[in-house]
Amino acid sequence: MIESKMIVAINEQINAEFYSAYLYLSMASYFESKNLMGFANWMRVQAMEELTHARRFYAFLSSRSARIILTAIDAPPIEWTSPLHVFEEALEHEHKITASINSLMNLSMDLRDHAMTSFLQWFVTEQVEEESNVDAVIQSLKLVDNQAAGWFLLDKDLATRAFLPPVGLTI
Ligand code: OFO
Repeated sequence: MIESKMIVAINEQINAEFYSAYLYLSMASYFESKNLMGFANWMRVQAMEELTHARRFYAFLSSRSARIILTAIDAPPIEWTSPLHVFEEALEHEHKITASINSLMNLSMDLRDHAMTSFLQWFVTEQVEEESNVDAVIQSLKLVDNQAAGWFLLDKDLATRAFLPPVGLTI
C-alpha cells in the first residue's frame, strides 16, 4: 500500500530526473559546440545516469502497483559563458535535487512508509556523490584559472569517464 501523496511526489521526482538528463545533454551539446569533447563525454555519461535514476523510481513505483504518470519536461538552458559557469549551474541543480530527495525522505517518514524510506536511502547516498563529482570538476577548473590551456588538459581527463549500467536494472 502506497499513499497517493507519495505516488504524486515520486512521479514529480521522475520528471525532475528526466529534466536532469535534458539539462546535462544540453550542456554536452554546448561543450561539443566548443570542441571540448571530453567535457561533452562527462555530461553525456551524467545524462545516462539520470535516466537510470528515473528508471529506479519508475521500477519501484511499478513494483508497488502504482501508476507512473509522465508529464511534460521543461526545456533546459542552452548557453553558458564558460565551462566553469556550466559546472557551477550543474552544482546548483544538484543542490536542488538533493533538497527534493530529502523532502521525499521526510514525506516517507511522516507517512511511516518504511519500504519507501529504505528505497530512498540509495538516493540520499547517491546525491552526496553527485554533488562531489561536480564539485571536483569545479575545483579543477578554478585551479587552471578557467583558462583555455587548462581546459584542454582537463578535457582529456573528462574523456575517460564511462557509463556503468547499474546491475539488475533493466530499461
Ligand atoms: Fe539524479 O541526480 Fe543528478 O540530478
